[in-house]
Amino acid sequence: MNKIIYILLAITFSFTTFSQETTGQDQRLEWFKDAKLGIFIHWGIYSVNGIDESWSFYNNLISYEDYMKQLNGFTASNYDPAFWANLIKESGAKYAVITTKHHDGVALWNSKFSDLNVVKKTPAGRDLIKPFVSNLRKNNLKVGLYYSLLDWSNPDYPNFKINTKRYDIDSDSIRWNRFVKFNFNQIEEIVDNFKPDLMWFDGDWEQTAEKWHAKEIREMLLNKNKDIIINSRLRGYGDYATPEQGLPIHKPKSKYWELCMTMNDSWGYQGNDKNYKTPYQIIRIFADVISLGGNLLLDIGPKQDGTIPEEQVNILQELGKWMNKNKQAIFSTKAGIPRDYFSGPSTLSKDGKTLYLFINGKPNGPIMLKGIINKINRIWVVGRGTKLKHEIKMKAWWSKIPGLVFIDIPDNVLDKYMTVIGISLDGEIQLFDNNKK
Ligand code: JFZ
Repeated sequence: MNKIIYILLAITFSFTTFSQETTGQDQRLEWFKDAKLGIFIHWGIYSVNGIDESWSFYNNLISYEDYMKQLNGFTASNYDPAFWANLIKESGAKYAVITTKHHDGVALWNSKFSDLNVVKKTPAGRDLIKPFVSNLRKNNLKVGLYYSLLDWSNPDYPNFKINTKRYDIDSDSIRWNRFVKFNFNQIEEIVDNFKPDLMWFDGDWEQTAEKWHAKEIREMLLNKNKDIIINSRLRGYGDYATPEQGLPIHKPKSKYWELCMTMNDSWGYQGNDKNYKTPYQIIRIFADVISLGGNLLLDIGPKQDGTIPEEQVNILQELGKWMNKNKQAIFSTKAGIPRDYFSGPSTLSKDGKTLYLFINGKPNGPIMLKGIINKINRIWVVGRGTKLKHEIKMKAWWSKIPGLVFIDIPDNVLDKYMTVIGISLDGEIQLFDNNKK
């Protein structure tokens, strides 16, 4: 008898701890889930020559010495963090993530733990993170800090360049532990100085979770700020997933995810890279991302003087106009319906009673929706309010199979990029499944 009570208690206890942990994560990630769009910023000395961030010396496209000469050309002379933050706000994004230190080890803040920082080693001569963070806060935007766990410049870090190692970790644990301590110091330093809402780690692939002390990093961060969010690249100790092969085809299994993406083909500023996605293409990708329940972290790469290339400014502004017009269908929504029901991206209001359809291009006839069991109350063009008519075809009175819904979208209501329509239903959406009895 005692044994049974004990088992029951144990089960109840483990269940409560588990559900508390789950609620905790859901609460911490609530703003993230609703944010939908973030802006990623890769800014560093690589913008001087306009070459690959860190990878250019790692892959021997330039010598390490020549790579580091870029320190002398990094001025930040036209850096306007208020303009940056306003532009990010204007784009419709709810958060930003900035590189505080990339794999090259050059810190953008005044680090006590390494002189390899822009304050001591570049003409910029000042902390570049602090003013940006305070301008994000002024605009009510969440603050994300990118930090590379690996540091190819640090003399205690084992890897230097492709096929060139300084030493082997297992042969010199004292040296490695010195690096681990250094990493903890710098991470603590940026968390104490800038109080980020989100830590975006990178470069975790070079060592195991044990070697990085990933679990302890996570604990340290959560001890300092119980609400902090950690991205996936902490060897399994993060809060959300980063899809590896670009835009997912199917809805990812993880509840929280974020796709990071460049506007052209470079993370940092590379003047020769003109392969920009158009505003339409970016909006089209964004619609897919939110339709599948994720966030888009869209990257910009400012020049060495702090100006943002005009192509990038233009994309953010065009995106912003569209986001603002269609915000009803974007923020505080959840993933939409499977493509079997509508052949395009969609989202649902949180209560599931409103369906938003993102219309591809200019339809050459009424669009079709199928398998919706609910009755439709009304249909309108989001951001415009125009009511739209619909027709129901193929509805047999004796069958429970829902009819086909045809919605005509006149040319004069079409958006320059992507038209969104709202469909209010008589209750929470119910989808018909012909394979289910
Ligand atoms: C990393 C960096 O190496 C790169 O320079 C840039 O900062 C980018 C944002 O992050 O590159 C990666 C690492 C992992 C993946 C993609 C790019 N991944 O898992 O898909």
